Amino acid sequence: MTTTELREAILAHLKYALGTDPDRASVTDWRIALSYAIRDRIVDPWFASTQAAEAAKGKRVYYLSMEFLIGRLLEDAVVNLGLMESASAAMSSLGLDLDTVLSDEPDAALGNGGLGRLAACFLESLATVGCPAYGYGIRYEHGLFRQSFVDGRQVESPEDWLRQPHAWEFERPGAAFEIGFGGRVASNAGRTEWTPAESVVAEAYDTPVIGWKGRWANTLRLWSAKPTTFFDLDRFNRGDYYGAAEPEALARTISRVLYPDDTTEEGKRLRLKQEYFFTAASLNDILRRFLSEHDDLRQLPRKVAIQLNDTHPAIAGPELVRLLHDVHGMPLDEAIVTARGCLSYTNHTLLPEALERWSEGLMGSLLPRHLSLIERIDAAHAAAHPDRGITMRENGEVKMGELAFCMAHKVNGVSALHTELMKRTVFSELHRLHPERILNQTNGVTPRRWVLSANPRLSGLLTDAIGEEWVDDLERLHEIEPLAEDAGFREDYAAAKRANKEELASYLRAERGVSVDPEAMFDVQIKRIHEYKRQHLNILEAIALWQEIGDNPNGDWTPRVKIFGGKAAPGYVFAKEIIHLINSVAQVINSDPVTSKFLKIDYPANYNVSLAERLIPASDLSEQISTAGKEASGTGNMKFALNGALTIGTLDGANVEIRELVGAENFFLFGMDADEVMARRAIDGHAARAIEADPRLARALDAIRDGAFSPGERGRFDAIVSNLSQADYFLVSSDFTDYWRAQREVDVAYRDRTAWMRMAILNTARSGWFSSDRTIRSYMSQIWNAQGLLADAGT
Ligand code: 26Q
Repeated sequence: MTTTELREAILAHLKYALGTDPDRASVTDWRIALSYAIRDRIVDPWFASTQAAEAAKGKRVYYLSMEFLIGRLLEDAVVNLGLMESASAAMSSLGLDLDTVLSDEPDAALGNGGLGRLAACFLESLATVGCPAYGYGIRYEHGLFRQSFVDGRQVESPEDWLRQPHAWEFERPGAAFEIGFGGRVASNAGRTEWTPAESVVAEAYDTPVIGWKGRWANTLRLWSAKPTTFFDLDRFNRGDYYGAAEPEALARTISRVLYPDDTTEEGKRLRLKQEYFFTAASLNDILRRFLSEHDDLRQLPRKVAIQLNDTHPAIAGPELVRLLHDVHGMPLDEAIVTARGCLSYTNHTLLPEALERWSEGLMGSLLPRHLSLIERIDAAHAAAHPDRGITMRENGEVKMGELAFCMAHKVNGVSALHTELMKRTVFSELHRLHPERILNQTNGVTPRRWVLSANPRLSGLLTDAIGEEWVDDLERLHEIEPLAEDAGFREDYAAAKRANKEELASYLRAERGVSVDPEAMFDVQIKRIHEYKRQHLNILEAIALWQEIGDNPNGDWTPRVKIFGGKAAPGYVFAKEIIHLINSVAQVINSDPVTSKFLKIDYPANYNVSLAERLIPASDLSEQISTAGKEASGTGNMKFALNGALTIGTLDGANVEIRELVGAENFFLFGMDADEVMARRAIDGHAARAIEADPRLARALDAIRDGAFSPGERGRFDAIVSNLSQADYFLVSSDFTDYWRAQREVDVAYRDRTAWMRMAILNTARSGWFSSDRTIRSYMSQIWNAQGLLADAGT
């Protein structure tokens, strides 16, 4: 598409779709007009892919996820269609800067963090490799809350991404299913029938997902809850206007808001309704599509692969059995086997508090038929394995991990270490019974978003050096390995990093009034705030460093800017204390005239995908410091390594594999490994011992305790101090000394800029394996038995 064609298309949409003219158009109007013009280019490849998939009559993959953390869509589409240059030229011919227009788009934040972002990377890779697939989820009216800081404390407000016209979705009133809750189960002539007491309508909204070079496109289908009747006319006519609107409001509540919480006990009933709502709608849709092409439901596993993104859609097991058995009359045992042939389950956490359990009381009242089917499935499994010591129900609760495991033909972890720990801990018994079921699929990230579009400077350099093929064949980055020894390439690589840092520095100055020196090391920790991720270990090190610089202000310190980003679940009190501590420490340290040329701390509020795209390319050091054994994989760690940030990290999650690939000499390792963590916890008074052995740690904790960061309010952070001195379950105190040591090694290494750049280049060169294209191909061959159809789309 030429610049002129694109320009004409934009102007036409501005006029005919938005009803405005160039003199009156706002940035948002231009952005939406551009989005429509780009969307027009997606529709043909999208149709071609759908038709190719129908013609092939092969297997389709269905990715069921409560979360899709997509971020902005326009830039992704422009990049994948190869229209970056035309779009930029078209916009400037209209007097606009493309970047300004692109950044006007609100993030689609329909996810909390890693699990949701993984789903978004997978969608993009599924399209890039040409695998016929659908993403299924919920069209939340409000995505993840907006975070702001008031006096250093997190304050949440609702997010409103749908307020502006949404150019990417197509409403499908014709694709709708009624979803029931509650009611009675009755047996009739040998057939069991569930009559729900209430129901809502799930209506589909489709967003096309376009792969690299526009060769293939899939669909993300999100369900929105609508009432079965719009309002109660009788009540309206009686003048009861609120009452009349009630059925609609109640129904819509189901897709109103994304759960921001991986910890609290709140809103259980609504959460279970959301899970069943989108799972049932998706399975109905999948069966409808299957039956439009085939007639024998026993063939289902040959045509349908359903991936459960954690246990959130695990009710898919009993629901599919219900559809096959109750509705379509397949014998129960066969229905269970058939369902299992379609289903597979990804586990993303071993933390006991994050493993879903539903009380049988709640499940029985909302989903009575499913509860009875779970009992049948459990009984069948127990009968097949009489020696097994466990069941999927315990203390009046259904354990969704066990249910998902038993109803899946494959169960995967998300990094090598995590998968080993799954076998050894939560699923040890089930693994013994089904030794073939668990397998590893190490996570990945899409290089289109996380390198090509987030880091155009580095991308240009890579393409100049080795051609463009790396974009969808990321292991080709190995070809730049020899260039680590090339002084000219190192300088170019350093210049790209430097320019990214300058851009971030001006952003921080403009948006936050913070001034940072681009010469300093940018040390970044961005992720959800959680005790196991140990942002408090990072801030403790900052405090100790600040004290040491203060003792010796004329020392030869390596200047650093520590940047934090991330949200805490609104109900997670301790995580919110950590946020408050970081902000309070930042305020004191940043205003210290003696130390501030060596150490600054910044914590921009409302971390999201778009901010990650700014921060990662500008980072020198990536903080991946979770307690070993707790971070299932991490995916931010991969984005940093690809963009040439060196990692300081523990042997946790995918850090282990990153270190193996980039080389131990290009990775700053510290801390206990998972086995040492378990042994350390058994030592009485481990925290007190660690503090006693390290005067720096003791002094940093004393400063917090004495109110150095809470003037006039001693004891403000006692919850944190006493946690770290006593129970310290996540072993912050015990790992501090080694973390400090590694950080000082980082300081020394950063001063040798040649050696540092060599290491950074090797990180980029050796991280190509972390492309989500590799992950998706591996799911296709090892779990889904699905074929790519790139050649068939003919686009
Ligand atoms: C559960 C029940 C009720 C309400 C909420 C939840 C809930 C919501 C979100 C539970 C867990 C999550 C999110 C988990 C998550 O993001 N896990 C991360 O997944 C990444 C992708 O595999 C990994 O890289 C991270 O290590 C893992 O923490």
